[in-house]
Amino acid sequence: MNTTLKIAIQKKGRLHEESVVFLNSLGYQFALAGKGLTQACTNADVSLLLVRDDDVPALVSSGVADVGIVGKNVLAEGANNVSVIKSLPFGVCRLAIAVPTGSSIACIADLEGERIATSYPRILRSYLQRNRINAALVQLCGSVEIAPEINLADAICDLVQSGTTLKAHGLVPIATVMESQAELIASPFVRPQTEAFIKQVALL
Ligand code: PRT
Ligand code: ZN
Repeated sequence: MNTTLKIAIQKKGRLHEESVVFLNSLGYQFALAGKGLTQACTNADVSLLLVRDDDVPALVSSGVADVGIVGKNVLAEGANNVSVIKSLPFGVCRLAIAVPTGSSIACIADLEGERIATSYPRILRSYLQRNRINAALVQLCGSVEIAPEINLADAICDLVQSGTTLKAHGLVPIATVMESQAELIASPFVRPQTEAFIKQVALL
């Protein structure tokens, strides 16, 4: 039986460093040298899977990884069968709807019949349904903030942290769709090493 606990975290990006620091705080040390997609822990039977954040939920859901760290926003956008062990105090941001300064859209009711650009169609669709708004979603993989400028959309729905990016594109937030932060998730295929890890985290 394979006893190694496999932990999926972001390879590089906003969650990488703090994910490693969190695991260090549990006592796990990693050399993190080279470009490998897996990294053995130097002082425990643990292996890191270093992947795109978008792939963390599927890896954990399928049991390829026992646990993982991913933004609540990414988790909510997918349809994965994982359990959240703990919300972590980093990667804090919010998914917000924003419009160009001076737009006639001032509140969510004004979004009726308008075009909204986003990389989070599932979360946004559900939010609009709850608020009984019919709007056209324009799906983009990135650079969502540019959509109003190029007349691709009337509003955007994107992650906001400091608000600097919105400001730089002449956009103002009008509604918060969801609050987000990093979450520690576990696979439905719970192995003894997963159970031990979950117990360790519960003692924090
Ligand atoms: O390569 P990979 O696919 O792994 O990474 P990625 O580029 O998809 O994700 P990354 O590293 O940008 O973000 C990873 C996670 O960090 C996100 O899924 C969120 O959970 C969290 N997070 C926290 C953020 C932000 N804050 C954030 N500010 N993710 C993105 N942003 C972007 C936002 O999209 C916008 O472009 O930063 C800009 C806004 O920032 P402010 O400070 O100007 O408001
Ligand atoms: Zn990503």
